[in-house]
Amino acid sequence: MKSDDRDFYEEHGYLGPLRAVRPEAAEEIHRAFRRELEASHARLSIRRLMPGKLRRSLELMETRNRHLDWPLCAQLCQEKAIVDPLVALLGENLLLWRTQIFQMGGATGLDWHSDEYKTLLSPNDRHISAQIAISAATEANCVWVIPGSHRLSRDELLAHHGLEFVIGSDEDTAFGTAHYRQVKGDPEMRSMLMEPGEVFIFHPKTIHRSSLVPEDAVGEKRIGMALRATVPEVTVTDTAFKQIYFRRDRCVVLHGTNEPAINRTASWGASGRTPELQR
Ligand SMILES: O=C(O)CCC(=O)C(=O)O
Repeated sequence: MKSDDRDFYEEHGYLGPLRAVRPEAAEEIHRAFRRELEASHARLSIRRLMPGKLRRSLELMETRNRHLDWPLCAQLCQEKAIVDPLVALLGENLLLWRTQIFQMGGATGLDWHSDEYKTLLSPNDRHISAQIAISAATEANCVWVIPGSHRLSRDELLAHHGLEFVIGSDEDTAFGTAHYRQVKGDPEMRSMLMEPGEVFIFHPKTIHRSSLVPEDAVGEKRIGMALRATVPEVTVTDTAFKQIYFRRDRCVVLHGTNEPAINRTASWGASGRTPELQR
C-alpha cells in the first residue's frame, strides 16, 4: 500500500472505492448473488410459519457468513485486492470473523452508527470492515460516511455534525455498536458510490449510514457484502456466532496464521475456484 493511502485512511477513516474484481467478473458475481438471494427467498418463504427465533436464525444463515458454505463467497473474500489493503492496515495475520450480505435501498437501511462491536470483540480496537459492491451503489442507495468521524469525541460529533449519541446503544444493541441521531444541521458526509466489484474499507469508529430515501424513490435494492476482519490476538466472543443455530460458525484465517490461537477457526466454504472468478 502506498503511504498516501495509509495517511488517507488514518486521516479520513476510510479508503476507496478500490477495484477488487474486474468488471466482467463482477457482473457474473452480481448475477450469482441475485440467483442465490432468489433461491434463499424461496427457501425462507416455506419457513414463514416457524417460531420467531428459529425463523430469524434461518434468515440470518442465508445472509451471514456465507463464506463458510458458499465457495463463490469464500473466494471473493480472499481476493488479493481486498485482502492486501487489510493486511497493510491491520497486520499480516488476519481472521475473518463475519461477512454480511446487505440488500439496501428505499426504506431498508441503517441510520448513523459506527461498527465498534464492543460486545463481540475483546479488545475491540483492532479490527476493520470492508464492503464490496455486488451491485452498483448509487446516490439513492449507497452508504454515506462522515470523513474523519473516527477521530472525534461524542461532544465533537454533536458540535461539528449535529449527531447525538444514543445513550446505551453500544451496550444494549445486539452488536455493541454505537448509534447516533441527527439532532441539528447536516453532517459533512460523503457518498460511497461504487461500481460492482469495487470495495471500500472503513475504520471501526467511522460513522456511516445507508441512504434512507422513500421506497418509491429507488428501483432495485443495492446488494453489498461486508467483511469484518480482526487479528488473532482479539477474542471473538461466542455471542458473535450464537444467533446461527444450524451451522457451526467460527472465524476463518484470512491471511497469515492464527497465532496466538485464541479463537477456534473453521474452513472456508468448499475449496476450488468457481467459474465466476477465473481469470
Ligand atoms: O450497506 C449498508 O447500507 C450499511 C452497511 C453497514 O452499516 C455496515 O457495514 O456496517
